[in-house]
Amino acid sequence: MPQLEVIQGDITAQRVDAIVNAANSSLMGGGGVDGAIHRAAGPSLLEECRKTAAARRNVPGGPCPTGDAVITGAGKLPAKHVIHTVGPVWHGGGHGEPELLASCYRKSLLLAEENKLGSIAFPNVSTGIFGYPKDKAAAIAVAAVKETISKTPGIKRVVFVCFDQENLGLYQKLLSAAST
Ligand code: AR6
Repeated sequence: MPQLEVIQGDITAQRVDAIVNAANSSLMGGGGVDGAIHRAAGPSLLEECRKTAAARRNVPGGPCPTGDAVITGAGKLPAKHVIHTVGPVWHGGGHGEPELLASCYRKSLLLAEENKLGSIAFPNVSTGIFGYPKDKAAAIAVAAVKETISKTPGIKRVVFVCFDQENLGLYQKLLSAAST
């Protein structure tokens, strides 16, 4: 069983094999954590995203559909890779949001495993601009990660990087409940 950690901080500073970006389907950058990652990584990340998007221009709902994930290098970041995933926009919860959010965490882990990566850091996908309620999103994130890690033996470390105090509290509670 890999280590599941929670910290409060800036995901761009994490020294892990992959940090996950809460991107949008265009992969062309945006605000929130996406903007912070692109600023810290420098222009080579956007260039790589542009190439990835071009190669995936025929993917329905793409270049990266909601719930899916793609991997790139990480430019100037201390991490080695960025896994870009696209969380759902919150529309009340009856539009497949829970399944799509779980899929973001599952696909990111599977992509990390496929690329032989041993450590990964997640932001709280969808809980900013996309408006997903933080308590619901945290429960889904922890459950999806716990469910998937049995299938990703190469991943030894998963870090949930919380930007705000509310998310930090929610994850601490979920992870301490999970370990007892
Ligand atoms: N490190 C860690 N977490 C952060 C950081 C950071 N540097 N900055 C913000 N967060 P959001 P979304 C937290 O809005 O809701 C973009 O425009 C933030 O507090 O970044 O999935 C994309 O291009 C929140 O808890 O992502 C999409 O269009 C969490 O990261 C859209 O926003 C996610 O908030 C995606 O919206």
